[in-house]
Amino acid sequence: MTEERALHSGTVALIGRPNAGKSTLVNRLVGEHVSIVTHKPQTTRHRVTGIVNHPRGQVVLVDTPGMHQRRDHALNRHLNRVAAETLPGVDLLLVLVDAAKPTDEDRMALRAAAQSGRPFLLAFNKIDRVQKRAELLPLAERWTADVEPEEVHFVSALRDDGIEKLLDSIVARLPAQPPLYPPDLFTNEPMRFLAAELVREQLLENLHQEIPYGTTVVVEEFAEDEGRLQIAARILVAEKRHKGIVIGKGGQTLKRIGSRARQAMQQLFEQPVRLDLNVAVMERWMEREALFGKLGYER
Ligand SMILES: Nc1nc2c(ncn2[C@@H]2O[C@H](COP(=O)(O)OP(=O)(O)OP(=O)(O)O)[C@@H](O)[C@H]2O)c(=O)[nH]1
Ligand SMILES: [Mg+2]
Repeated sequence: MTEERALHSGTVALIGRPNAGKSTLVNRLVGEHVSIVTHKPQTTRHRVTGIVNHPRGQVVLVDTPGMHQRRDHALNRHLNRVAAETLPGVDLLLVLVDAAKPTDEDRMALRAAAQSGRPFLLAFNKIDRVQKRAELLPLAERWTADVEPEEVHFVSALRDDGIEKLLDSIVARLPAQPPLYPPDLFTNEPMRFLAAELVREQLLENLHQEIPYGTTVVVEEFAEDEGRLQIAARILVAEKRHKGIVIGKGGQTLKRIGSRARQAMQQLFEQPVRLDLNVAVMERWMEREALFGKLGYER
């Protein structure tokens, strides 16, 4: 009974500019590839929940889209809104700043946390890329001159540096209450959503320039048959000329995307997967807010 009382559990939103490493950190803490990661900014487009079960409690992490200053189309405005709307509903915020290259957009995320009225931790990520470690403390001092985080951490999500200490500090700051989810869950996201995301991850990895930003993925079939998953997904492109590029010469690009996404699904779902992909055009869908709900963007 006393042990039960000592548990701390709650929700923690990760916010920060695009590419700061939020999803990498979520995956590192959860120990599963629950949120997609690419080298391109603006990878995450939805709130994604990852659950960390810790001896002293449970952390429900909410990954968010990177906060950015681009307001060029409805989808970009929507992404900022998704991040901002997450703040009031959580127990704690974790602001992630790219220590190797802090920018105005990092400041924007930090300000949003300070203005939210929620307690927040500040973590400088990517310290593996900072040559002069002695510059980290002065950097933290400059960044906290007019905001008051509960604590400042220096981590590398990629290299697993400082992560355990960060997690301990998060758990200690959550309300004393039993876990919110059963301890064997690492996410409460539907498998269909995770499958669509893993295809989108490969679109970002395998396509260049603006093309992947105009794509989205809709899962059309998700069935289990004798322990095997049968998944069919449609890739929507924003312009006619993009369709051929996604398919590639002799279907090579689409084949590569499908094969890598399928492997990632098999690893995450721990089941054999058959994946069928097709490509269709939905002109300028990112500018047409009325379509977002149908495309899964009102989560
Ligand atoms: N060197 C280094 N790279 C990192 C670290 N953490 C993340 N990255 C890399 O940074 C890039 C972006 O990582 P993401 O986790 O997708 O970043 P994000 O903040 O979720 O980005 P958005 O979803 O676009 O907002 C990827 O190439 C990661 O491998 C780190 O600690 N060190
Ligand atoms: Mg992300």
